[in-house]
Amino acid sequence: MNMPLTKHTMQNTGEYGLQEIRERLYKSKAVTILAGAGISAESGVPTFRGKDGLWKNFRPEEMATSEAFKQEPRLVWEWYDWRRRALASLKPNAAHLAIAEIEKRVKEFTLITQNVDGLHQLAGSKNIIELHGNIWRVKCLSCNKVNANREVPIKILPFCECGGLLRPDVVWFGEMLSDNNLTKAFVAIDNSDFMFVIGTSGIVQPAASFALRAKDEGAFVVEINIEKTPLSASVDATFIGKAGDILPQLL
Ligand code: BV8
Ligand code: ZN
Repeated sequence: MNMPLTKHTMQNTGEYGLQEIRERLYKSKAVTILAGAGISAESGVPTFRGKDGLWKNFRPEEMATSEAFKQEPRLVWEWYDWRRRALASLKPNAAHLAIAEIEKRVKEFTLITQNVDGLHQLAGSKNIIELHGNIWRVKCLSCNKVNANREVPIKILPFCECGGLLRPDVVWFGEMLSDNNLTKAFVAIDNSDFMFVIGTSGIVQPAASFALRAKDEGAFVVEINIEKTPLSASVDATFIGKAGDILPQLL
């Protein structure tokens, strides 16, 4: 990695302007993006911890768990069905589209998303790692078969043709992420010399440690968020603003 490690981390001191970021981005050997719920906010998807966030009305840490599903499968499916119905009419926003465009313009690109809404695919992104799964897929508790399912509303409770109960194919709190996805994410992070961390509060593990890992591997890491996060202290540059405003300026 011949990218000079920056001595100091900057808190949006404006040391690196967008021009410098643009130059570094397009000169880079391999780019990795870690996306969080903030990317979909401008499409109207409620974030987890924002003021109108999902955490307000529900406690996802209690609802998005296999214990909750075991106890109250109907209630958990009602929550996911409500989220799917809200999502069904939403479109990718300028941030999703800019990410899809950047992928076409750089040598190597990997998008690691924590989002389960499938909007990156709709925007045309190709090389995507869905770290936390996808709300438009279901998994059978009996035969483990995974299928796409876009029924809106979905019949509650949904069953597999084998008779097994279906669950959303997302990673719940307390569940391990798929080895395959984690390995692919680590390979991408370790191989990249430029990383964007966009629209994530940097709370949920293990994704929250990816920026640090990239820094340790010598990458230049840029955060885009509407506010500072726990990651801001350890990245090379933080741009405070909406992803949908900032990313298109990099094209
Ligand atoms: C794991 C899918 C090993 C489901 C999600 C105690 C018991 C058990 C586990 C733990 C525990 N303590 C800690 C843990 C580990 C836990 C964890 O990290 N908990 C946190 C809450 C502390 N992690 C796990 O359990 C993970 N598995 O660790 O396995 C293990 C096993 C057993 C025991 C221990 C460890 C699994 C985590 C995956 C959970 N599933 N989603 C579903 O969606 O229903 S996580 C969920 O949060 C979403 O995927 C979301 O993407 C993700 C992260 O949130 P963010 O994306 O950051 O979104 P957030 O709302 O927080 O922030 C939005 C950001 O955008 C904000 O910063 C905001 O400022 C910014 N923003 C807003 N608008 C804009 C913007 N930025 C730019 N532009 C804008 N317009
Ligand atoms: Zn089945």
